Amino acid sequence: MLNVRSIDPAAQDLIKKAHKDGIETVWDRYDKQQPQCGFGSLGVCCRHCIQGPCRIDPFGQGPDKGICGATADVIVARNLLRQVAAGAAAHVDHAYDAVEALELAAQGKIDYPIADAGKLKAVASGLGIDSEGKEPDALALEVVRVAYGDMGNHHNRPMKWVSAHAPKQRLEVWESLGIIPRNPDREIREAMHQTTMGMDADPVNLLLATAKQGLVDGYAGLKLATDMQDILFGTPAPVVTEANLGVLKEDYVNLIVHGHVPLLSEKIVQWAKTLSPEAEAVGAKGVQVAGICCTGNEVLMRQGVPLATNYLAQELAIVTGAVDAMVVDVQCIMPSLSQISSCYHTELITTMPIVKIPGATHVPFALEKADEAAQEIVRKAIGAYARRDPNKVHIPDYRAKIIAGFSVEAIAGALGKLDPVQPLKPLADNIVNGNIVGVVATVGCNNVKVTQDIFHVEMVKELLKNNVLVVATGCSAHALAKAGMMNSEGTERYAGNTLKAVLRAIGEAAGLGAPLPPVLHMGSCVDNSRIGDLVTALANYLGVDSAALPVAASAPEPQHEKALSIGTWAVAMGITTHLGVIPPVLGSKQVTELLTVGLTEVIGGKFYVETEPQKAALGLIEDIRKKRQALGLDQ
Ligand code: MSK
Repeated sequence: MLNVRSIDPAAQDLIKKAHKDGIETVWDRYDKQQPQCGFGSLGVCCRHCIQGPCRIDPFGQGPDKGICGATADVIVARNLLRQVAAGAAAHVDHAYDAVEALELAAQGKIDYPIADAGKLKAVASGLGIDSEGKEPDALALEVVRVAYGDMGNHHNRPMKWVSAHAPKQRLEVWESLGIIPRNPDREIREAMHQTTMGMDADPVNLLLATAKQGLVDGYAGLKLATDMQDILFGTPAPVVTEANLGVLKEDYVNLIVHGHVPLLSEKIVQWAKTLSPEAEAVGAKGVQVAGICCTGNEVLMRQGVPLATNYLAQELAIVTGAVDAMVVDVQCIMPSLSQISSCYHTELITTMPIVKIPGATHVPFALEKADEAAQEIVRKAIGAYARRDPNKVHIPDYRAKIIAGFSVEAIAGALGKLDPVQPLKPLADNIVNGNIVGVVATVGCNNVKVTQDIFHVEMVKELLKNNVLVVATGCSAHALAKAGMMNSEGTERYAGNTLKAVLRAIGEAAGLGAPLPPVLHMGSCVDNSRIGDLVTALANYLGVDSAALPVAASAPEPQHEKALSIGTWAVAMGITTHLGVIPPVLGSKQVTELLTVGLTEVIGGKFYVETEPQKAALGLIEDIRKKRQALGLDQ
């Protein structure tokens, strides 16, 4: 029973320890929730007004309408729109923080030097800003002005971040559907308005509004956040490190960064090095920083910080008894961390005004005082090290070597060794000739309903075997990293023959002396924008709509509203998007049909739900082959 919780041996080990230590984990709480509410699972429960809650009887023997007359179709569509709007809101809020940081940095008001003037110029040029003769700070302020212009746009013009970055053919499709966002805050507000009592009762109109929220997420959330963060902290380049809880070290102060935003964690990485002598003074060999979820991915991509683990095992990190401090920022943070920390010596530290957890220590983070906050946090970790109980320590000895840092720029850099003039040509040529059958992006979370990591790993094995190149972000990237799919050995072991030959050739040309990994780690959840950029660049290079490309996406174990909003954006890009966990929509036949079939006619993409990994892989390959056929490419 214990071992079906996860395929990750470190997690399996620690689940046993958790039981021995009397710790309740996410899996125990999931068991206590059984059976989960059928109405909620189908999406047919409405709590939008306080005449309710109303529930529709899915068996057709009870009520078929809510008190106001809303049908199952309306309730399901409204609920979905709210979920996707919430996911988009999380990313837009993240992006807004990053814009503010760039503004203050450019004004010299905070100690965050602009790390990547080249990226700044590239972003400026994409927005039509001339950078000739301008100092980075001045140019950054012009870029910031455009971002704020989008955030505060009160005209009916499309957001510039959308019109500047989306594939041309897509813009035409979205315009014809009337779904190009004007201003992210306005669109999110409108979605809340549209779904409140007595508003939109047309499921089709509600789903088009949902697609618009996908675009809000894709451009005002993901793309904007990545652009700002790359300018501030640098565009990722290949780094080599390790993944899994075995990266924690018994004789070091272990400090885990968890959440999504790199604004504080970048400082923590820096101060962990600087304050290492203080750790030595208390008997440790130094400070080991490791990452969970997407803050982990951010500092991995730019600083080579090792990955500790992904979403579902966050509690187990503390169960090692070796984590001296865990610092959290926003999103995907289980409140249970506080209770579990109290059973060990771990200092749980919250930092954001909108994420406080009773029992945790709150060290307020403000950009102006980031260095002070980072120092305080590192010192708290060093202080906690002295309180560590060696009898409670168990670090499972599992870690896999990983090569990460594959921004689009880094991929182009590696390919450019084969064709410096047209770096995308080697990739495009190998897709066209069928050596690479297609590209699948695996993204998103773990979900307690699925054995941890199994869907990511088993599905990707099948894809690689069939010569499909995989790019990954988020907790999917963590899962594939832990499973040894992000190193050169992974290529030899998992890639089909033609894919292997391509990865060997690129690896040799790039001077790795070994093949490129078969799964390219492209970053955090917001870095799904990098995948969007790659798709857009490929579409432009081949002169086709992104909907026509032999490319698909998958969230094998999605849990968060953000996974739904990212998936919706991918569908709006015309991409078939697989979900390995059924979202709460089955209560409406009409909505389910529109999401999985009907949308394709108008938008090109669709959701594809399959809960068995091999079948999902084969389904995606079939979809890719159909697209190849339509393009007249070799099969
Ligand atoms: S952290 S949103 S569990 S990917 Fe980005 Fe992982 Fe999903 Fe959170």
